[in-house]
Amino acid sequence: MQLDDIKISEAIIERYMKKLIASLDVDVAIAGAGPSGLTAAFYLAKKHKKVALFERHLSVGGGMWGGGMMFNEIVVQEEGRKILQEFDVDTKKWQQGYYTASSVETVSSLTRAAVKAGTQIFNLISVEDVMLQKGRVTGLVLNWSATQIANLHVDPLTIRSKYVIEATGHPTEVLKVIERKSGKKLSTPSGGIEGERSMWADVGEKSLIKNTKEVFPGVWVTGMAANAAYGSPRMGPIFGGMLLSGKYCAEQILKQLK
Ligand code: 48F
Repeated sequence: MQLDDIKISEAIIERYMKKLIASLDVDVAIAGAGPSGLTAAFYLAKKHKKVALFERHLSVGGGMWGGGMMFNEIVVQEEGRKILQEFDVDTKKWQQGYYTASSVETVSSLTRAAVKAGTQIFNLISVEDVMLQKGRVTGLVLNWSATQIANLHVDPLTIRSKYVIEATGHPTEVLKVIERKSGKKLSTPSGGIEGERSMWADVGEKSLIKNTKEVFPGVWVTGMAANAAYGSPRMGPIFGGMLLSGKYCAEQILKQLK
């Protein structure tokens, strides 16, 4: 068979548009495909929820690829290891309570599981705003990351979702826009983003579940964004908390969707 260049273009355009149109109205829209966003996506999609995940960069995985300071190994504690085992990631005991895994294997396994469970992942798309109606966030406002990088004046498109997950990590981009534009308070002590504190792995990891909350009507926060929202420490290259927070976030949303 002779390959037709135009058919290759047509196949890509048609398939992509189908995916995008199917994601215009979803149960859960996730901003950020780091470890917490990918984990939340997997547990939601596994329960047959319609999930769309938007990632600014070309690659998913957020800050996980680089392990610690580009040494591509991650550390997890016992609870985190149990989740990695669910994703069939090989872990090695280093010392009592400390396990290591390849960051590359971990990102690729989380991603594969999320996709196989039914998550639609859209890379190269940035969340630039939210749809906010009657005091509740009802969707995400999206644009090509390239338009932001080139600083082009191009209007975005909007998708509807029953819940939004803020999983943009340290910068808490979704919460920043809500804080700036909604005129309403977040469910944090000050009503605004408290800001992350300096490194303290033990407290940072232990704070994550209590900080994984519905931070604004319709918006759950997970991962490093949760610690930044509620003023808890960062934890560096230990990743169990990200996985536990993503899973917990999915479980809470599943209860609310019932
Ligand atoms: O930063 P990131 O990995 O967040 P996380 O899931 O995990 C944090 C850890 O990697 C690490 C840590 C402890 O282990 O402190 O930093 O909380 O992933 C966040 C993803 O969100 C994307 C960003 O490119 C990254 O892949 N992102 C950020 N802002 C936007 C976005 C946006 N406005 N729209 C779309 N994606």
